[in-house]
Amino acid sequence: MQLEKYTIDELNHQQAKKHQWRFNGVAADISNIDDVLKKLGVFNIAIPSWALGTGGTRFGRFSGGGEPRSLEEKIEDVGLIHALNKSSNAISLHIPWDIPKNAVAIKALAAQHGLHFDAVNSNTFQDQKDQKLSYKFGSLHHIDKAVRKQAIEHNIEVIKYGRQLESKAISVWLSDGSNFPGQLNFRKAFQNTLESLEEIYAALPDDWKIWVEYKPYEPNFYSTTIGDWGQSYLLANKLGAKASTLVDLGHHLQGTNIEQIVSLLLMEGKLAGFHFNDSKYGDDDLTVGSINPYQLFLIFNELVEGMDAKGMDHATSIGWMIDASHNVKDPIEDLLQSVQAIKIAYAQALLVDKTALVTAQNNNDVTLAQEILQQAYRTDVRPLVAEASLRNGGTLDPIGAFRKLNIRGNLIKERGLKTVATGL
Ligand code: LRH
Ligand code: MN
Ligand code: MN
Repeated sequence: MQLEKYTIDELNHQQAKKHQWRFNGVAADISNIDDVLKKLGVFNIAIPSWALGTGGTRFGRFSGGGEPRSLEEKIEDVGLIHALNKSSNAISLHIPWDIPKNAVAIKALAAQHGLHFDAVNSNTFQDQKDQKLSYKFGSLHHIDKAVRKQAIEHNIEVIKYGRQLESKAISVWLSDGSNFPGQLNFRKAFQNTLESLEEIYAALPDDWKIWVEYKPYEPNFYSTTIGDWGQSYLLANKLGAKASTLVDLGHHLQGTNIEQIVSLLLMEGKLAGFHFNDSKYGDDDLTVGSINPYQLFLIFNELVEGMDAKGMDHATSIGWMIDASHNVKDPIEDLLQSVQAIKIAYAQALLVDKTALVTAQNNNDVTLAQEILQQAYRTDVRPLVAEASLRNGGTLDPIGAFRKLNIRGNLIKERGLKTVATGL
């Protein structure tokens, strides 16, 4: 299904008065309102192809109806999300979960929805049907060169698919690690990983990047070969200028100061981008901003400050992506919520009074520094996000619109009640 511009305008029209009143209230206090709206208007977050179906855990999966049954239908879903919020103009593919068999047609379909392809993700954490060698004991770090070679070739094939779609980056996450002390020689595992990544790096087109994602545990519970940002950064540094570190918000031990990691990676020119999600315990892959929105704001505060210091364009300098999953929610609603949460945190960060903050920091005025951050964080910026969406031709209230237009109901009619999308 495709949304008509008329339908969106009609819905916005019904809410116009209330919105205008709210918007005027916040905007009056913001001196750089035009700049904020402009930045919000060009800010997009890519949607992962694996998040459009209902997620599951190892204990079960409860599929919703009308899930996309093919890559084409996933693109259609991202197209719907983008039509509603005008902030999701890209899709990130996971291969082989979503192989673009006819890349020309897939690219054309995406373009029809105003979408392009963000980073492609390789998968050497599962064995596929007909796969020769197993990844049970790892892939790029494996003690057996033949397994490493197979995994390297897979990554090179993923780059090939990405080239056909005009992606510009490959994102590599390895589950490689060990479950018990003694299982692995850490140095050898790291060295093997580096050598394997070097071969993949050598296959990168000139204008491509490789993003190295880290994660402390799961599925391995004793060690992970790329377990933290230090290990990823080490690899990225050794590989070269096209390699950098990808931060998945769920891939940290509890209490980790993620904003500080982000700040230093950015300073070093090694921040690849994000997999946004939220978590309470581990890699929970919950809706962005659902558990710790203040942390999200603090991350964006570092991003805005750090990018401005380096003259980087906020919207295009790094990769902005969601990596979430939903066991009990409608996936499209969940993704809409995630994008809104990201835009809210970004808008709040744009409101921080930087000059005053620097003065407070230079005076060691701790109280004032905290006040300045919280002043921005406690501003209700939702009307700003809504206004930016409106100006781009999106809806004032994406989830409200999704429900009012009965989009899921229509998808169920089209696709059926019992559908299972590929993915997590
Ligand atoms: C690993 C991960 C990684 C994978 C995705 C499916 O936990 O975050 O990014 O590619 O989940
Ligand atoms: Mn991830
Ligand atoms: Mn993860």
